[in-house]
Amino acid sequence: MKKPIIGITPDFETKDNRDRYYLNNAYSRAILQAGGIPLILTQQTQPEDYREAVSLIDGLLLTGGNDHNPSIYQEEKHEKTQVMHEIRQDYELNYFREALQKKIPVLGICLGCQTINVGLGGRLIQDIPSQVESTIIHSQKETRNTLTHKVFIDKPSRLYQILGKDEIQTNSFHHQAVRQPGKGLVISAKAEDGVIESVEADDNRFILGIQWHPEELQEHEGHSLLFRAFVREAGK
Ligand SMILES: [Mn+2]
Repeated sequence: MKKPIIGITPDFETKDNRDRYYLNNAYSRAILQAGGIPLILTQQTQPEDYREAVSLIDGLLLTGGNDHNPSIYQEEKHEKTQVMHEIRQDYELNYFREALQKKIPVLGICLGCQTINVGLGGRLIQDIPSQVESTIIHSQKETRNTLTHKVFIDKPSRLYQILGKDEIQTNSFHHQAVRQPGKGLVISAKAEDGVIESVEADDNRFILGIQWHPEELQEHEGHSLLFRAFVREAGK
C-alpha cells in the first residue's frame, strides 16, 4: 500500500538577519512511526499555489508555536500574547483553508488546535494564567515527555473513538486555549479546570485539534494511537 503523505507546517523566525523555517523532529518522527511520509510545507506567494501544494498531500499536520494575531478573531492583543511571525500567520491559515477545501484529514497540535479554531471563525482565551481561575499548570516546567495533567474526553467523539477511554494523562505547554469553538466544531475534551483541550469536526470529517503534545509521548500507547488514526485516515 502506498504510504500517505503528511504535510507539516514548520515554525518560522527571523533572527540575526536570517529567516529560517524550523521543526521539532518529534512531529516528523511520530508521522514516520505511524507509517506516513512527512513533508514540510513552506510559504507560497499565490493563493492558487497553496492549492497546488495541498494537492500533493493526503493529510495536514498543524504544529505548535507562538500565538495567532488576535485581530483574526476581532480582539485586542493581550499583554501576554506572543504573536507569531507574519509569514507563518500567512501560510498556516492558507494551508488549513486548502486542506478544508480538499477535504483531507487535519490534525492540529497545541497552536495547531487554535489554528483549526480561528480558521473556522472561533475565538481563543489569550492567556490562561491571567484569564482562567485554575490550579492546573498548563505551561509545565517538566520535560516534554512528562505527563502532568488529566484530560476528560467527551463521548461520543472521534477522540474517544481513537483513544477508547474517557480520560488520559497529558503533557501541557500552552498558555492559550479555545474560548468559543469555530463553525462546525464541537468540544471533545476538557481539563479539570474547564479549559478546552480538544475540538473536532461535528460531522464525520477528520478535523481534530488537541492542546497537548502527543508527538512527545509516543512511548505511551494512547498517544501514539492519535497519529496512527490520523495517518490511517489520510491513507483512505
Ligand atoms: Mn493543558
